[in-house]
Amino acid sequence: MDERREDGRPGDVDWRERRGADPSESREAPGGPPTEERQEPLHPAIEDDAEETRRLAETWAAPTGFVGWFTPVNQRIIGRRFIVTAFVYFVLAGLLGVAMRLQLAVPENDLLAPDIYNQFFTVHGTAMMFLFAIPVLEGFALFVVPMMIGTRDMAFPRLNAFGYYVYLIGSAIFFLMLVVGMAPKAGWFNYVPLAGKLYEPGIGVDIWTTMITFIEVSALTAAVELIVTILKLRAPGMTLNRMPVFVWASLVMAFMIVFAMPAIIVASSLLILDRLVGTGFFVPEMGGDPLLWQHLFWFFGHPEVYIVLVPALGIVSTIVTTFTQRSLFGYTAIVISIVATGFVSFGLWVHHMFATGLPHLGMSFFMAASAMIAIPNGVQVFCWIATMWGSRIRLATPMLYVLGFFWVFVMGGLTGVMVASIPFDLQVHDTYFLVAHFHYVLIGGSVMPVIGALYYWYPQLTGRMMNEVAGKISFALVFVGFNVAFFPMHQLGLDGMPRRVYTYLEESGWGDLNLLATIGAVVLAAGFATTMVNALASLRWGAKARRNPWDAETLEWATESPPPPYNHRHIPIVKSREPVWDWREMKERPVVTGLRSDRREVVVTSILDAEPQAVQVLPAPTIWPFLSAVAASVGFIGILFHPIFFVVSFFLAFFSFVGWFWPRRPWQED
Ligand code: HEM
Ligand SMILES: [Cu+2]
Repeated sequence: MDERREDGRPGDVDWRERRGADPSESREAPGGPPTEERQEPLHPAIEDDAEETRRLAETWAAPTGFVGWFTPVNQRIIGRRFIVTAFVYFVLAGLLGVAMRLQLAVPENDLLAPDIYNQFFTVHGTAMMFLFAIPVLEGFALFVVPMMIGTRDMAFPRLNAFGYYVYLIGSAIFFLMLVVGMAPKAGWFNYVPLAGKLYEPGIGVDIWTTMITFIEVSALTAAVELIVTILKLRAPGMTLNRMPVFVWASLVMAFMIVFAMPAIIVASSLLILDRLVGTGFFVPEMGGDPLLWQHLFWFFGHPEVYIVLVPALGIVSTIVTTFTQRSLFGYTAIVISIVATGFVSFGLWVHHMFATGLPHLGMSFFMAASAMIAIPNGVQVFCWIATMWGSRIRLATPMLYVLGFFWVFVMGGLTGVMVASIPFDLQVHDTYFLVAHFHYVLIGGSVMPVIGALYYWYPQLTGRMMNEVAGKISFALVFVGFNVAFFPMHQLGLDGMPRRVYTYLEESGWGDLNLLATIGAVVLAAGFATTMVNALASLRWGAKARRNPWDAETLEWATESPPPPYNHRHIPIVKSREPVWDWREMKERPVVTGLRSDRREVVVTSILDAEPQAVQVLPAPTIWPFLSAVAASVGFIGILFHPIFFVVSFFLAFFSFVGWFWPRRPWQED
């Protein structure tokens, strides 16, 4: 092991020695109790050698300048890019939603042509699910988790960067299709035969399938990253049992991605073969089966809605803990619920196919499983209520969004149990009741917690606070606007209004409720816009954040706002579920010593008990992930036009991988 310690003293590294809290070993600085000054350490300072700190910052610094934009691998930069890019798509797809609502405001409106309307709902649904919801939650996980578990980066930083560029390129191409009027029209679940060559001859569906593969590749890289990082890079002492709930949720999300995404990659690859090569996987005349698409799609598609729900539930637990200043009630129950949700969500997919005439016995199992998933979610709701019971809740914006989440998500859950029952589902299948239901779960279960998270972690993202007044106004607009927009749709659905229609007749009598829904949608959009403007304006005018502005308990707040490039100056040793709260009372803070500051080192720990095992050296910034992403994109997009691109991109990818894996120069000092 290396001779130098962080504090410059010679000696062997011994992690365990620090855990015994032997006073003679403590690195406590003289000077008494913690100072709560702005950006001052929360605990008696460990002697920081200014020279060492400077070197650490230099080692972990991200490159700057134009070329520098393509090379960083630091987890916080990549995470932030995911978040920002995803919000851009949120705004764009939200505008499409509003445009559709304007079209539907009055009967027989002609604002949007039918063809355009079809493109709009397809791109709106696809973008919200694939370009916004998954990436934004991955982004938050990539940004927060390493800090929360007390490490300095993800396990595979280059792969992380690769995932981002793949997402960026794939999503940009997909959205460009809308600009040139060639977007797909078969809806976000892209059912065959509607999505087959016969009914969708253009290039739209080809781009759709390719884009899906891009996004899935990017999601898989993020998932692999998260799993390895969470299991192997936790700070010493952070046993599984002490892991913050958000980290648990991210872990479950990552495993769900690993099991769900291959199904959609297979499905979209088979579809592209049908369309480009002339195979017949989904063509009945050639012995194929359209239902195969539905099975493959929903085997992915149902877990997908839980992939965007589970981490949001983790956000809710985090925010509830912080804003009640209490330990989470029923930690174990919540963790088990999250894991159970992950498992059960793979056994529900057929509830999207109740109207396809599958055998009754089989469908009954899926009906039961669908009702069952309410149990783990109900358990969590009760645990949150118990945590909040009798506590003094601080009603800052993140907490308001969480309270809004309770109402909206529980409503969506109730209609979920309703449509889980086959007879009811057959009545409302493909009507606006479903549109109401899934917006309640998606906006309530995912978007509201995500906006809460944006307010909550903004200080760590930017070093500033978002404006509270604007935050509260935005919450009021979102909450009122959302319910006015989507509640009437339940009624419209029960009245028989089908989804995916660009207009309806005067005599149908649906006009009033539709107008109401449109007014609500505009208010809702104004609420989201307020938050977006707030986020942009606060970059410049927001108040500077003090250290740990919300008095939270998890480790991402144990460092400055915004954190330095190395996240934590000293890797902490964790003794409970709320390490930062512990430090209020503790005289000393045990830390890991012995990591070098002249290269990117992180501590590898054991899976269950987070016992230190080794030191891992992470790679420095590099352009190769970007070039590899470009090489892969050339191939994926190119083959839509000519098979030769397969060969071209093979060579491009080959060379970029050679560059990527070129052995590093051995360290002179080693
Ligand atoms: C400003 C907020 C929003 C508005 C006004 C809005 C409005 C709409 C409208 C009008 C439709 C099409 C209904 C139809 O003709 O069948 C729709 C469909 C859909 N929306 Fe939204 N929406 C919003 C936010 C969201 C969010 C945040 C998500 C997901 C995270 C989402 C996911 C979907 C999906 C998956 C569809 C189905 C598309 C399809 O039928 O293929 N929406 N939305
Ligand atoms: Cu489902």
